[in-house]
Amino acid sequence: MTRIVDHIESAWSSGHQRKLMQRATSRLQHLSNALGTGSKRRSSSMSFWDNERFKDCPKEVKEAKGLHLITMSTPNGKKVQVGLEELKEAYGTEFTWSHVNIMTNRQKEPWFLALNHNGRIPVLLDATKKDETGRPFLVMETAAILLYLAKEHDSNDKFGFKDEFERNECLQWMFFGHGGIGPMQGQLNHFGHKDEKIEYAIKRYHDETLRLYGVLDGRLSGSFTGGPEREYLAGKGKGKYSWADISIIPWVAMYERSGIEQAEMDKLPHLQAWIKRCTDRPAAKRGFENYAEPGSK
Ligand SMILES: N[C@@H](CCC(=O)N[C@@H](CS)C(=O)NCC(=O)O)C(=O)O
Repeated sequence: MTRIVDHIESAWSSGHQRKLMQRATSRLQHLSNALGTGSKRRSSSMSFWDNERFKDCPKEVKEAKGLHLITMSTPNGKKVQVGLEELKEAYGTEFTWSHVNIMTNRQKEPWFLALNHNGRIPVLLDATKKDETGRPFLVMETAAILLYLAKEHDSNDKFGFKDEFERNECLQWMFFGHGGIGPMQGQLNHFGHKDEKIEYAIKRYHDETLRLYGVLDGRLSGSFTGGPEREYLAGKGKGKYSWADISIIPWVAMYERSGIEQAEMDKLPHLQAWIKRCTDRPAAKRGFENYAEPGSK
């Protein structure tokens, strides 16, 4: 017996035998993973989706293989629609999307709340980054979604900046949009479209939205700094079309539907020129127009 053990030990200690055994073990592991019997494969099975709360979750969401956007073509939905379309044009980035009609409150159903606990569109899934339960990486909040896309898919900073100060400037305007324009204009839309007209609320949100538009116009005009006129919100000189513009344009472009008068916009010529510049881009046009509810006109 002792001789057999000695023999095995001496075989194992020979480098050649060890390599052979290691190779065999790794082949076995590979085979067992491919057959779905290995520990790694078993833990990454679809257990995340295999839950009662996902019974009404659209199939295309559960079966997404890469980036998948759940959206509706509202200003917040459009921000990410435009961002994805720009990436597709610049890099060929692939993604799929599905529609959730917020008028029917689908965003408050259990399956949706499991994906975005806040119950609002849009939400982005990245199925290339699944955890061991099969749960895709989930991103809520449009500014965070755009920043995720910037980090993961804008490798050449086509819409971002390498320079730290320009990058920070881009963040400043993104936050200005996320914390200012979106919430204020969102409330203006809410009160402006209600049957019951509350004049105080409408005036408050109208005036604040217009004030924020004035800040954008001032930024673009260069008037605050005595600097040159700018084409875009962030970046040196005239600026560069960036995530900052992408995150604000869908709100400002819908000024008319929010009840901002043309006469008021006429006092903001730099902002009007910027709206045209941003919305003339083919990717922006697709992001604005191509995401209607399937089957609707
Ligand atoms: N801060 C959020 C806002 C998202 C948001 O308000 N989405 C609206 C549509 S524009 C929504 O889902 N509303 C439906 C609801 O509130 O139930 C973001 O930037 O993602």
